[in-house]
Amino acid sequence: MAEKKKEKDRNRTIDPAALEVLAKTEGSGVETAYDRYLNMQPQCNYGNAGICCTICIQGPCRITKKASKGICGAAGYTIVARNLVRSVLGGTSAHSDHGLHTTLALSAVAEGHVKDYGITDPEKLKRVAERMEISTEGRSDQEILKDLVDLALEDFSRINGKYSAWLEKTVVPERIEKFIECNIMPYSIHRTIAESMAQTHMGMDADPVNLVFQALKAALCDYTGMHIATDLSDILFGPPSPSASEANMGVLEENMVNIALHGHNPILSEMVVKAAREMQDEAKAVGAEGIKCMGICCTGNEVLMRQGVAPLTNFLSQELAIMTGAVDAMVVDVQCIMPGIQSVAECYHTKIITTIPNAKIPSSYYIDFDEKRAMEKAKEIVRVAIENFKERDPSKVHIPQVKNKLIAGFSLEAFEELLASVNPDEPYKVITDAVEQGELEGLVLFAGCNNLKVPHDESHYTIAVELAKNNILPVATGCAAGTYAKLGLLNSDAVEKYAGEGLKAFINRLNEANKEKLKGEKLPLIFHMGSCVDNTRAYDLMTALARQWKVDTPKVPYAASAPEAMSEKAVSIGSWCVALGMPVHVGVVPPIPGSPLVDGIALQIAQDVYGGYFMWEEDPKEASRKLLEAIRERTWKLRVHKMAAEKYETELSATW
Ligand code: BF8
Ligand code: SF4
Repeated sequence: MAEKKKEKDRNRTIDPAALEVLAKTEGSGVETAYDRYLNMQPQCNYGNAGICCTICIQGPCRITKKASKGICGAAGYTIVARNLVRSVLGGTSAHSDHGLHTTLALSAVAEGHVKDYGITDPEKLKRVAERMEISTEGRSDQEILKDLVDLALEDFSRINGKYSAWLEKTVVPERIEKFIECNIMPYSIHRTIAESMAQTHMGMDADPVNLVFQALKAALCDYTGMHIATDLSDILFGPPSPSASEANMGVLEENMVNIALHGHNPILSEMVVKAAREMQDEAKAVGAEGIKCMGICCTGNEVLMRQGVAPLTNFLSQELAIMTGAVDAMVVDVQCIMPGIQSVAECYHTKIITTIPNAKIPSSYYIDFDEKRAMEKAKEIVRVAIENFKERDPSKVHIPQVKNKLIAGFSLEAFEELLASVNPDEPYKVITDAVEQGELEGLVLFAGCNNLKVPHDESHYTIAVELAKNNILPVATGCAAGTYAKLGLLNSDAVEKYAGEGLKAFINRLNEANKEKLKGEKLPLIFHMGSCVDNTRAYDLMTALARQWKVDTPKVPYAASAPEAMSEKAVSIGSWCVALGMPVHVGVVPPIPGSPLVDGIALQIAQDVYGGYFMWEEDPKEASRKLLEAIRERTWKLRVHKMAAEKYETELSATW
């Protein structure tokens, strides 16, 4: 009986390809996250509630009925708030290290030190430079780039004097006033990380409100690092534009060398895709029909958006991809790479290739990726995969025949272009009008990971479909977008199937106006805006709507949802979304409710101060209802305030 239950519980996914691999390998002894999750039960309730402190080695200190304070006297609210700050710092560090890596690559381009990378989109360079108030008149791209890179580097390292430039120049001015007033406007990323680590050391800040505000300040640095990463990647590789592809494990090819690209930064993956395209003949020489690259996690999103490379799977099923027996190499760089992939790979022929000095896995194949010799290194990586194709064991190959068509590549530029075909003078008015007239209820950004605490992909899927039925315009990033790609929500069939009448009419109007641009394709139900760092694209859309309405962002009917949040990065993104004025649903309760005070700040008080707030809700139906309610409240208020402003000929009320 217990074994039966375990078997059933092991299948915690709604992805048919993942289910097929799990069924096929049942009892094979290959262990994955789905097994390890069960072995981990029951999980510690103190940890779940956030009231366990290991900040000094007198700990762990847990808040219990018997012990209401830690050994040093720290109360539950201090412990929860301190853990929250450190969690945000993990996310901020990860995203900004990615952003710094991109900045340094562009710095090498500006100095003329690399031959394999260059400025792919000088127009984007100029647009970003102008936004950052760097002069472009009569200057060469190289000169402009140099100033832009210097400014980005300052945003990482400035000690004081000026505030974070990327934050100041990308959000509405009302937000900056608010951040200065609340003393959370950062000078720079590295300074804020250091001061926050100091603030959370044993015997430092014990004030939960002060700590939560610091968490928001650190989260604003997360936003800064991500925005830099997105802007500079676009200059390097070009901003994404709509292109068709397909997703899920059926994209593996039995007769080709299959290379899975996993991780986050396009600096590595763009070069591997390019190298693979040039090396098709080498693959044929070993008996393969060619080479196929495919993506996992956010690297998957990056190469899908710019190169149309097919997504293989998302975070939770990364090990299952190897268990198809058809992946010749999995090339990884940074973040969200389960160490478990190496043990799984050892049961098959797959080579795990790690590439970055601070993200190594014991026993993996390590190739140090050096931007100065990027193409040479990328070719070395592809060659390992080609050689390894010969080692494939046909008796272990089982590719689930599951895949779905999709259209992705909606950078803000691409989205704006679609809107401009309807209204060239005021593109964003196409959305604000649709909301005012009741055609659309508002917008929701679906972001974030997978988390085994809820069934894989189920919450992403259920909430998006439910909200689309209710005429919410959905946009997506990260592994949420991965779910929609795999399960067939990024195509026009899904519009027919799931969109409410208003959303359908809105999308069809864009289809009509963009017939030529879309070359016979039709727009999808959900607009894929990119990887997790590209959540800044989705937020720029909110800023554009706020500017169109001439209001501060908390008035805009636009919410975020991370139905299956998992990583520290999800915590930092959620936190800046709140500070920047969004209602934010999280589908897995983070370790906060152990302190009702900190929980109350996140759920309620944040709204009074910043306009944004969190909602914890694990049940996807209930979450849909709460998100819809949050959006409807904003839309209703916006309409009332607008009517009042028109009637009394006053400015639109600034309150939310
Ligand atoms: O940065 S969504 S599981 S891959 S953390 Fe990781 Fe989460 Fe996926 Fe993208 Ni984002
Ligand atoms: Fe315990 Fe205080 Fe040390 Fe935390 S900092 S482990 S609460 S003694």
